[in-house]
Amino acid sequence: MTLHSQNGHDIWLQNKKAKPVNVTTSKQSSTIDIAKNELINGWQGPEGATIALTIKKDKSLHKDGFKITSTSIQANTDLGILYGVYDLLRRQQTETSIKDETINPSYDRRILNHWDNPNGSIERGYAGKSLFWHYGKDSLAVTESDIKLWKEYARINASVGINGAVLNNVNASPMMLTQGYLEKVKAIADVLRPYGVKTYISIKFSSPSLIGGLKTSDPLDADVIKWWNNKVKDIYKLIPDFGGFLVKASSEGQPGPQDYGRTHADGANMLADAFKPFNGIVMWRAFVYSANDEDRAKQAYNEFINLDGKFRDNVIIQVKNGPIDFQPREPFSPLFGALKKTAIMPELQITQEYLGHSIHLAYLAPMWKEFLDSDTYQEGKGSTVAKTTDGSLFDQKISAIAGVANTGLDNNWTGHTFAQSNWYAFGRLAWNHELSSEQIADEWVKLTFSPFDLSNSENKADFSKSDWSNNFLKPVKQMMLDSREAIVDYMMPLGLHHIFSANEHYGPGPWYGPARARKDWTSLYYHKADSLGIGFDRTPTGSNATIQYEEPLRSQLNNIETCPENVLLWFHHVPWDYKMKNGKTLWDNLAYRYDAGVKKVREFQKIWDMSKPYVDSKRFDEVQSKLRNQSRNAQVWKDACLLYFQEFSNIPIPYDIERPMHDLEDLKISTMKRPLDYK
Ligand code: GCW
Repeated sequence: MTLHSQNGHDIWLQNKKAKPVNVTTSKQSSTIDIAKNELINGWQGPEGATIALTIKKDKSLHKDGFKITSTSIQANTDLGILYGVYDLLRRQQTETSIKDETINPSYDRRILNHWDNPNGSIERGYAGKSLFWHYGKDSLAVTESDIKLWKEYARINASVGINGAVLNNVNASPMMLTQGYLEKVKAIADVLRPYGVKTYISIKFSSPSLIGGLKTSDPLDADVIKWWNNKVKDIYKLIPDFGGFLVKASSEGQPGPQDYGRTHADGANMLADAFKPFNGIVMWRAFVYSANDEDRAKQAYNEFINLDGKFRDNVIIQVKNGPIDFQPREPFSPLFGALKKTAIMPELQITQEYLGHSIHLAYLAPMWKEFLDSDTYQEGKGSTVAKTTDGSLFDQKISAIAGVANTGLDNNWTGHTFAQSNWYAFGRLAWNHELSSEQIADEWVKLTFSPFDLSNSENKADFSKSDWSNNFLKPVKQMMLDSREAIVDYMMPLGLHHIFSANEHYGPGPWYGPARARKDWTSLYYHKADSLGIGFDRTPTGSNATIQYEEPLRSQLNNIETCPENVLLWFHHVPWDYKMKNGKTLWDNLAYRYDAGVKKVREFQKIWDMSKPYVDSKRFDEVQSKLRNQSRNAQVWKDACLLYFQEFSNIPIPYDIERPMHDLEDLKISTMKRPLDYK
């Protein structure tokens, strides 16, 4: 069999030859039509089977949940039917058993956040320009090819249960609320609707003064309130099922209620009231910190904790998984264990801002699972982040989860073929946060790469299914599962964080700390290396950020002996010669971790090279070349960090590991702005 060259555009929805199937429906709608066609075009079950799609009220079903058997899908809503169909087809293609099951979503709103700008660029986007906004004078025109692409985008999302999209950057342009842009949002919403993807937009808090001609944007000012009420009303005239606003306010220079001496609650509630008549929501971000002397990791908690219970019930606070900023490893943000009377939603980052852009192979489900499974102890043992956010521990009107998208106009949508797995994994975990990373990887590899056509018993491939499973599926899956930890190892092991070169967030820059730069934007602020040791003391002898965590976690973190070693330097300033659990010193452990990370990537290269017979040449070459680049970059990270930190530790790099290949002075120049080997 020739493995057709693939540009990756079909993602995990590869076209397989379908067998004949009969589909009966209890209702007709555009969504049900899509469901029916998906079955007809993708059926891999017994030839000539009859499948019943039935809408029927059932109390055991929540929102768009569904009941599934091998010949029927039942749901309360049309979308429930569509999700059931995708589930059935996935099980067929991955050869997973189909027993009678009732399946409900973990989160009601499963939303992508696009950081897309009106000029078509994407903040932290590594897969080409925006799918929604084009640069140029016709930027608001809607073409046939736009509609085709948006439809494909909507289908991809629906296939994994994603049901919302915020169409523009949280660093929002006020233009988004002008008529032309809102009409374009309507055009997009019309295409996404049948697939159940609701549209939302990010807004700039000072829009009333910027585009409304008002003197102020004070959320308690009567004219401002009226302006927002009218704006929201106008939006619903265009888009009757509009989702709501996402707001980055009083954060990183963005305007917000604090500019007028008001609180986050004043700002969020004013908008929430405007949405009340339309069932819209406000997702208010807690990504706030300023250049004061307080540890940045503590600031969001400090700003929000006193507002608990002060928000309207159609406001949800959107909190990044960690207290700093999407680092390769962070402990969970303490807000997840603290707010009791306010709905709170996790914000994950699918785009690899801090995990090697679209060059490094990073499968992120293990990172997200680690976060969702973290115990906050908020209501005693077992109060995992998943439970404090999905509505099971607290009664909350809205439950939601967001992922910052990694999509763009690149043919394969995400830049790196394996980055598709993160879009997939975000959707799957948002739907069911109990799935394992392993299962999600298994599904994704089968759906994305399996060359076998199940509808055709004749095996036309040059290899058998068991060859494929043993020599491709198994090792590739393992590579995915190991990939995030490898990155942690060669970038920031043992709890190190934020030591990137400035701005790009790609290459190493542990030395970054110009005298005039804001302290909390330098690497020195985070690693605090000196002749005694390294790490940020966040215990009571330091910033005491640990006070924001519940017991017994707080005490566990405070004690250097019980603090998990993978976040040791997040919480402690540790002497270079401190003996770790394996009996070796901190310095040696640091060196071995950097080295292990580099070695891991070298192993990934072997795994991938051996998978050549099983992958079409286009995708094979792309990943091979990126892995080579990743290997070189991993080496740069290791050399940069070890040589730099050695200036403080003054201890040799253990002699049983490979020596550095670069000189520190060269690295300081070349990785400062542009990443080395960036392609
Ligand atoms: O991680 C930082 C990014 C910014 C981003 C900001 C945020 C959209 O470097 O690019 O801005 O977080 O999440 O608001």
